Amino acid sequence: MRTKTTFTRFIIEDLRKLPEATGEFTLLLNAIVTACKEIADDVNRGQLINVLGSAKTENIQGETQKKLDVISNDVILRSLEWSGHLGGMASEEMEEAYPIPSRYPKGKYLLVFDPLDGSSNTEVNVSIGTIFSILRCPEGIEEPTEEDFLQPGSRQVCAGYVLYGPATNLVLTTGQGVNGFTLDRDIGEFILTHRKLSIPDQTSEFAINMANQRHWEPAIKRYIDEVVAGEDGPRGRNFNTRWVASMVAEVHRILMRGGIFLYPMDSRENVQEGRLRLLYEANPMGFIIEQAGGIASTGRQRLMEVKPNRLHQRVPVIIGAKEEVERVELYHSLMDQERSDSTPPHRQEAKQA
Ligand code: AFP
Repeated sequence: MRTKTTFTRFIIEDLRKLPEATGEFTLLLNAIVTACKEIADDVNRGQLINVLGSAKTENIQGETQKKLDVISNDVILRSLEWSGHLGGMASEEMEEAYPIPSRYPKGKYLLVFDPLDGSSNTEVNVSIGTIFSILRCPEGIEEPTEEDFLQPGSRQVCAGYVLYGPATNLVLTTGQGVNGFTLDRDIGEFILTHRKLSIPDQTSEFAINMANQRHWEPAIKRYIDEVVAGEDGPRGRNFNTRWVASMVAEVHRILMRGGIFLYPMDSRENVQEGRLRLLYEANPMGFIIEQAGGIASTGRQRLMEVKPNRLHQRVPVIIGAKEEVERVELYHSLMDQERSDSTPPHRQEAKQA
């Protein structure tokens, strides 16, 4: 007899191994996954149910929201607020943290999410996704404030995403490797299809938005110039490029067949700290990439060690194949060294003060 491992079975059996597990976390994950199934259905039916196009509102980042951004955000809030597992939620689409309404019980976890990443792709039927990260609510905190969400990625209890593509995939880590599931629409369940995903150390595929080339720092310019030069350049072999403009799809490709993804900081006014959001995008994806054997970096630091200073903080993101990310880090340290060598000593002292 063929036995399919459903997501619910997988997570119950996985957490049974932990003596301290109470079952609360399993119920929380199930509620998140149910919300994502609802979003998957809306994304899938798109134009047929009139959910595509602009909502004509702006989020805190000043980006025009799509109808599906607003709907997905609402689905997650409604599906989770009553559950009793959360102390609060924070979303890329909301300016402030969302408190659990007083009529519902509170729980010991915090949920941080990007309800629909890559939503600029909704009208063109290209893959998009929901990204989520679960943190512990600090001990003794009943009404978490923004401060309580500002935990480095290394403190995540769980991170995952759901990719709404030709198939709907759920990818998840609780710190013991990365597993992938595919939605079986006939029975409405996610089925375990990708056990213990791992990223090869080497790759010949890179993803970066080349249109921003003129704004990059020298370290990124050097790395990209070298891979673009292919077998005629210092790398001595050809590389290929992909850019979907949907981080979930890029990370999924890296988990399936390897690669490196870069969204570095650059000199544009709103990208000087990076473009992607630390809490909603970089940390959860960083956790998944590391758990699959890759590296997640800012170029200068391990991504998951960045101490957030505000909810909507942005950060440079360089993630994927170990050998390539290490090379980008090396180019950053050489560039920084060169800069400090060429800084006159009196300015170096001022910098250190
Ligand atoms: P949206 O959710 O606003 O479409 O942004 C997607 C995203 O945060 C990430 O998923 C992409 O990798 C990146 O932005 C695309 O950025 P560019 O628009 O600069 O290509």
